[in-house]
Amino acid sequence: MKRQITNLIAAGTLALSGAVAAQAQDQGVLDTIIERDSLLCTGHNGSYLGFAEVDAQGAWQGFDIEFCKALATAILGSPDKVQIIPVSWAQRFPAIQSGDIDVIIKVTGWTMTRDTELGLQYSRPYFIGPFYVMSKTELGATGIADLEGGVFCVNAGTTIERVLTDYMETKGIAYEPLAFEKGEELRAAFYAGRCDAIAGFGPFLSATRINAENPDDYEILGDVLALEPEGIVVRQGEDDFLDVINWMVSALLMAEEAGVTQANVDEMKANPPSASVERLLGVTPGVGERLGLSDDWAYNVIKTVGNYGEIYDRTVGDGSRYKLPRGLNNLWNNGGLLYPLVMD
Ligand SMILES: N[C@@H](CCC(=O)N[C@@H](CS)C(=O)NCC(=O)O)C(=O)O
Repeated sequence: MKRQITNLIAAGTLALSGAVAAQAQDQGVLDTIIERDSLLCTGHNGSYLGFAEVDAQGAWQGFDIEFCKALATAILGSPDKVQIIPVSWAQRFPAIQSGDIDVIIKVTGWTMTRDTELGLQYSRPYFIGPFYVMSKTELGATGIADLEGGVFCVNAGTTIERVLTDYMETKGIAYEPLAFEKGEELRAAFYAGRCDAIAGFGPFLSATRINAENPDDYEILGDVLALEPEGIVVRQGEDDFLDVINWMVSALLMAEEAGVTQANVDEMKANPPSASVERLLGVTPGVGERLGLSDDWAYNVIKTVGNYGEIYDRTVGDGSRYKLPRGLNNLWNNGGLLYPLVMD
């Protein structure tokens, strides 16, 4: 509807009040993406293992990159229509505010400050990120308190700095923080023995451990510093775009719940087992129109990247070298916290 208004303004057929015109102007990102025929999505300033990393052929791979491809496919019909823009953790916010990128898909914690003070809007969480501490095995620590007085390396420009400060203050544990801008620098400092421990995002710690010369030299302690819901971020007011993102995340989860996979999606489309799968795969006419998309948008996404579980397994789970357990990022009926919205 809002895009129709924009079109009418362009045709000069409707005199709009200033307020409506301003609203129409704010709604432009979906149109911009369609006109440009390309989605500008976040990468990383280096390799963020499992989530956004550059492979030997120079191509971006990872969990977040797959979500960028899924979004480009939902809107533009092809995963090739995404441009990955490398940004650091800290740069992701100015980059979206200035319009250098259309969307942040970079395991971005949903915090009140970011949500209310940066002119941004979050999707429903698409990943649940726990923060842990990894220490040198030789220190023999069984919990974080055993590392009292130690040097804790952290990544600058991320939520971990606040998470660690909060945890240590609450527990009354003294420590010395040492912050690094890039993950590579942080890892190198840790391997070189400059820190007693790293505090960080669980998947990052697992990847750092696996990449060490001798992984047994390091251990991830059981204490959870904090649990963080990670969302996809757009500029404030981009409601139509956010609708597409929320329903895309939901479609990936719904497909997994209903057993729709990259391999069987054609068969499922030909013989849908339920009315909800008919709607998911666009067999029911008109379902895509509500989002301003083609009816087969979710079919295209699943055909291209698979369902949520398939993306997870391929990039960070059992099918990858990181072997991260599904844990909380499993579906609700498999012991996790994820669930689809209702596509009625
Ligand atoms: N959820 C965090 C981002 C995730 C995160 O904190 N990752 C950092 C902290 S451990 C990391 O893995 N850095 C390593 C790297 O950049 O390669 C946020 O929104 O700020």
